[in-house]
Amino acid sequence: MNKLYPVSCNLDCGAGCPLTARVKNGRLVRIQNSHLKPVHASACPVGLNYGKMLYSPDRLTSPLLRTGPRGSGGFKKISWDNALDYAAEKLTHLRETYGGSSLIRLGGSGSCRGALHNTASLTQRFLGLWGDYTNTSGNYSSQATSFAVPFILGTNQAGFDPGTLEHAGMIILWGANIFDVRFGNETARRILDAKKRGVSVVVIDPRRSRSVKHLGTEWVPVFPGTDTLLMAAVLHVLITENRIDLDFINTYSIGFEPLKKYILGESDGIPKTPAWAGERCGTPAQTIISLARRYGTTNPVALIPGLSIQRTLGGEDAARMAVILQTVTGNIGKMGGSSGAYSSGRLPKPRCGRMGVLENTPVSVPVYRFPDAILGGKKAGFPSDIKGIYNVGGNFLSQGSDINKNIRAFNQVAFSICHEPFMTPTARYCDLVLPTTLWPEREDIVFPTGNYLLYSHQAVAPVKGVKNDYDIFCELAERLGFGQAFSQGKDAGQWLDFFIAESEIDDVNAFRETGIFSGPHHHRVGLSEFIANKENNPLNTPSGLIEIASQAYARAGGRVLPLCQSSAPDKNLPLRMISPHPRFRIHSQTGGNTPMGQKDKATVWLNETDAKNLNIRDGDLVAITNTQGRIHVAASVSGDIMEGVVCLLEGAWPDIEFGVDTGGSPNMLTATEPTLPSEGSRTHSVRVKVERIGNDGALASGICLSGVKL
Ligand SMILES: Nc1nc2c(c(=O)[nH]1)N[C@H]1C(S)=C(S)[C@@H](COP(=O)(O)OP(=O)(O)OC[C@H]3O[C@@H](n4cnc5c(=O)[nH]c(N)nc54)[C@H](O)[C@@H]3O)O[C@H]1N2
Ligand SMILES: Nc1nc2c(c(=O)[nH]1)N[C@H]1C(S)=C(S)[C@@H](COP(=O)(O)OP(=O)(O)OC[C@H]3O[C@@H](n4cnc5c(=O)[nH]c(N)nc54)[C@H](O)[C@@H]3O)O[C@H]1N2
Ligand SMILES: [Mo]
Repeated sequence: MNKLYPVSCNLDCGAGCPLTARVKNGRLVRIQNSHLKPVHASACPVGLNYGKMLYSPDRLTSPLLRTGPRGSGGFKKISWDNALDYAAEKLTHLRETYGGSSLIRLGGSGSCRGALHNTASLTQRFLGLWGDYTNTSGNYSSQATSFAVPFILGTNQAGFDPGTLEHAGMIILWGANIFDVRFGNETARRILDAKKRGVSVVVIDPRRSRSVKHLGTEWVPVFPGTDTLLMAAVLHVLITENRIDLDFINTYSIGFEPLKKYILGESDGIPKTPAWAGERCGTPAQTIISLARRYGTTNPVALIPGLSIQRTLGGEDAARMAVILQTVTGNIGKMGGSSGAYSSGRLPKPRCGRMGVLENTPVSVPVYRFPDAILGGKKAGFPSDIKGIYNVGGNFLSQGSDINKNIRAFNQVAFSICHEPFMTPTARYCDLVLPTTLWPEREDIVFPTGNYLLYSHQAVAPVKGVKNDYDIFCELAERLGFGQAFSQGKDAGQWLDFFIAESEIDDVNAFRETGIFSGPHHHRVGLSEFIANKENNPLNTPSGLIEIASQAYARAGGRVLPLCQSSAPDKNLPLRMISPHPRFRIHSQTGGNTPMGQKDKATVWLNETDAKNLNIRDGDLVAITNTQGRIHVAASVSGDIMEGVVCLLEGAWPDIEFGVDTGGSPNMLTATEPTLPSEGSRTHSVRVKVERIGNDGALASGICLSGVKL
C-alpha cells in the first residue's frame, strides 16, 4: 500500500521545498512536489531524486575505525558501543593533554535547515557543553556581503519576497544563476513570468549560464572578479547622462558626492568610463552604455546579485557597489525593486523554536582559513594550537580551498572524528567515522527560504546501522558526563513539540498534516519601512541613512568608499578560473555517490578561441595547473564561456594520485588567502594555465608532468 508523507528536503540549495514522499512497503518510491505548495514553487532535481542518495549502495552502515594510513581508505567496522567509547576516550585525552581549544569544529552545509537535525547547531551545542573548543566563524558562501552590507544598510535583512517581482520593470541577474542555484523555490518561475510579460531580464556572468539559456535572454559577459569595475562604469553612464535619482539620493543616503568624484576620476585621475571598464572587464563598452541607459530609464528595477560576485578579492566592494547602484537609481524599498544586497532568505521568518547552542563563547577562526589555523596555530597568530578535528556536515577536503593544504592539516592532527552518511574524501582522512541518517529517515521542522515553516515527517525507517546526529551526540554526551545537559531528557519528538510550543503556529495539527505553515505576507520588500518613514524607521547605521561612504567600514579595516580593484594578471597563468555551483549536486553531495551527481561532468569549459590557440579540441584531455596544484580532465569547448576564462564546476570529489587530481575538483587550484576585511572566500580570483596532454599524461608540448623536458 502506498503511503504519502509531507516532507521537506534539508539540502543547502537556497530553497527548502514542501514535498511529498510516496512510500510503498516501507520503501521510498518517489518524491514529488507537495500539491499544497505555493503556485510558483517547484522542487529541484536534487531533492526530487533524493531516493537515489537514500538507497545508494555507498551509504555507510557501520562505524569505521581507521586502520591504514590517513587517506588510504583502510578502515575496519566496529560496533557503535566501541566507537562511542573510543570517541569519548580520545576526546577526554585531547582535553586533558592539550586543553579544550585544541579541538576545532568543522562543518558545512550538510543538513543545515532543520530545527533539530542540524549539523551546525547540534555540534556547537555538544562542543559548547564539552568545553572551550575552537569554533569556525563566517562561511564560504556569503562572508564578504554579510560583513560589508550592514555598514551601508545597517542590516543583512534587506531581501524581498519573489512575488514582488510581479511589479519589476527590469531584472538584472548580476552573477546569479537562479535556474541552478536557487534563490528560494519561487524566484525562477517569477522571473520566467516577468520575461513572458516582456520585462527585460539581463544576466551578467562570465559564462552563458543555464539562466541565460532558459530565459532566452541577454547575456552580458564580464571577467570574474571585475564586477566592481563594471558597476562603476554603469554608474559613470548614469551620472554623466543625468539618469540618477537625486531626490532619492539626498533623502535617503550620505556620501554620494565623494563617490561621484571617484567615479568621474576627479579624485584619482581615472574616469571609470565604459571604455576603461570594457578593457578590464571584457564587456564591450557599447553593451555597458546600453545596459546603463535601460537601467536608468526603467522603474522599478530589481538588481539581484548572486554570491559569486563577492567570492573574490575585493568581493566586499562588489557587494557594496550593487547596493549603491540601487540607491542612486532609487530602487531600494520599492515593490518590484530590490536593495541590491544578497536577497535570498534575507527577510524575517515565522517564529519557531530550534536547538539552542549553549556556547561558552569559544575562540574561533575564520572557516576559510581553517587549514592555516591547524597548520600554523598560535605561532601564526591564530588563537589556539589545534590537535583534533570534529567534523559534522562538511566535506572540506573537497570543498575547502587548497585541497593539498587541507590534506596536510588533516594529517597533522592527533585525532579526527566525523559523522557522515558517505565515505567522502574528508571522511577518508578521519580516524573515526560515524554513519548518520539522511532527512527522509527522521522527523524535523525545516526552515525554507520564504515566509514559511515546513514539517518533514519521517518517511522511512533508517537503513540498518546508522544513527541520527542527535542520538550520536546524546550517547557521547552521556559518556562524557553531560548527557542530561545536552538532551534535557528529551527525545527527538519531544524537542519538536517544544519547538512548536515556542512558535507562532496556531493550528499544530494542520501544520503536521499539510507540512506547511505560511507566514501572513508574501509580498514583503526589505527596507520599505525606512523608505516610507525614515525618521521613525532609521537604518541601523551611524547616520540612520544608507551610507554610500562609510567611516565605520573604514574603522573595521576597509575603505570609506568602494575601490575598483581586481586581481593582477599573471603572464604564466593567462586564464581566469571560475567554479560555479552545479545543478545536479549540492556542492559535493551526490558528487561521489550517484550517477545523478555525475551528470554535472567534471570537464573544463574552454572558449573556442582559447582552445584554438592552445591546440585543444573538444573532449581532449588537458592539464589545468597553477602553483597550488594540478588537475587532469577533458575539455569542453564552446562559445558558452568568455575568452580568457575557464570553468570547472565545484563539488566533484577529488581523486588524487601522485599529486594529480583526475576527479576535477577546482579546489586543487584555489588558495586560502581570504578577501579582506571580511576574511571571506576568493574562489573566483584564480589564475590558471591549461595545456593539452596525451592519454599517457604527457604534455603535448613535450614536457612531462614533473616539468622535466622530454
Ligand atoms: N571552488 C569552490 N569551492 C567552494 C565553493 C565554490 O563556489 N567554489 N562554494 C563554497 C560554498 S558556498 C559552500 S557553502 C561550501 C560547502 O562545503 P561543504 O558543506 O563541505 O559541502 P557539502 O558537499 O555540502 O558537504 C556536506 C557534507 O555533509 C554530509 N551530510 C549530509 N547530510 C548529513 C547529515 O544529516 N548529517 C551529517 N553528519 N552529515 C550530513 C554530506 O554527505 C556531505 O559530505 O563549499 C564551498 N566551496
Ligand atoms: N544546485 C545547487 N544549488 C545551490 C548550491 C549547489 O551546490 N547546487 N549551493 C548553494 C549555496 S551553499 C550557495 S552559497 C549558493 C551559491 O550561489 P552563487 O554564488 O550565486 O552561485 P555560483 O554558481 O557560484 O555563481 C552564480 C553565477 O555567477 C557566475 N560567476 C562566477 N564568477 C563570477 C563573477 O566574478 N562575476 C559575475 N558577474 N558572475 C560570476 C557563475 O558562472 C554562475 O553562473 O547556491 C546555493 N544553491
Ligand atoms: Mo554556500
